[in-house]
Amino acid sequence: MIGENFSEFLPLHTMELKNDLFLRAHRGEAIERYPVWLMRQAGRILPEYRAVRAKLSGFKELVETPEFAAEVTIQPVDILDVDAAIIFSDILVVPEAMGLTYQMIEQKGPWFEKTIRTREQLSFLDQEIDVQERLSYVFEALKLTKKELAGRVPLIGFAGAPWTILCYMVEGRGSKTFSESRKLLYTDPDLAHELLSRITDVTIQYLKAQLNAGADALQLFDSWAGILGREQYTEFGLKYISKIVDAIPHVPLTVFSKGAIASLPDLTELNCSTLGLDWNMNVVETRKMVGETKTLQGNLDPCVLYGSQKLVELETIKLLKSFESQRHIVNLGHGVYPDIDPEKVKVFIKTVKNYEI
Ligand code: 1CP
Repeated sequence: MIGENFSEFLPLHTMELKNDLFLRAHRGEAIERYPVWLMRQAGRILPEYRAVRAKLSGFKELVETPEFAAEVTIQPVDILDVDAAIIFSDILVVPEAMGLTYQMIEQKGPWFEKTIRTREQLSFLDQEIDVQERLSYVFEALKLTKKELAGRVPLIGFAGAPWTILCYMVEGRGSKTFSESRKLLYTDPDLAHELLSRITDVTIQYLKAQLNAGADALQLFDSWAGILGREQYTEFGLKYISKIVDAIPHVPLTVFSKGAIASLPDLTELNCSTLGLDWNMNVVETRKMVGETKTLQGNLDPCVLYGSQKLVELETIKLLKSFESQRHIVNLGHGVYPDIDPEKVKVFIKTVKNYEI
């Protein structure tokens, strides 16, 4: 009797999970099958997502309204039967909280009015910001999602890694080359380090606050890691990722450094539970590097999902067979593309769930 009422007063994140496979895989504990989820699972592949989105003024209203963000976060759990939910938000909320507001332009992507390319432009950034207050909508969305999930699956919080966030703050938009950002590393490396340090400080506070709001695990997205060579990535990427993971020890945390193949040996040294692999990274070779010290997440080529159902099944089984350890979380090698048929995604998920390990 006490139990029933008492549970209401427990902090949200101590609520028992009915399916904790994803967290066990992070920790390297025994699992009865591999857990599976998809990067960008909450989004445009689902008609149900597009229906919610159509009611609103735009992407930002969805991100900033906790009730809607929670609804689309839970959709893939209901519809696709994934083993984890990822909070619906964007990595760009961090530069915005620091003082650079962005617009999400339909069919085009993000656009920032102000960019940081000179020391003087650092004055565009607010210092000593109250992360709890500026990003309160994310924390509210996490609390609400956690409550509505009622322990069905773990909830993932996330942030962009400092290098990728710098790219958007310098460039002001997406880019094929991010040459303004790479230029800065040669013309004013001190400014780059100053900016990376400020992003790192805010990101540490942001991730800790996401844990307090109910996130069970975290992921750092370094989407543009691959445009730097090994030495530059050590200096401008990994140095700051290390600071973040060292500040948040003992939490299931995935570092996904897309394209950073040359840096894989360095990534294995990070103090995090899990490495995300893109589809060009070799699972067997990476396993040799990490041994049993880390969980690997990934890495089916997202384009496999354009193939027939049979092909999706065969390629997924091929990936599963390449695993020489239980320390795996199955995912794509990058986010699911918006024009993928959800039925193919279901085949991928079912194949993983039916596979005996
Ligand atoms: O209205 C829409 O549907 C716009 C598309 C969209 C979506 C669904 C954007 C714009 N962001 C999101 C949500 C989002 N973004 C999530 C939700 C949770 C989930 O995974 O289901 C996540 C984790 C992100 C992270 C994100 N945003 C990354 C890192 C991951 C990656 O894909 O490499 C990046 C680089 C962004 C920036 C961003 N946001 C949106 C766009 C179009 C872009 C890329 C811009 C560019 O090309 O540079």
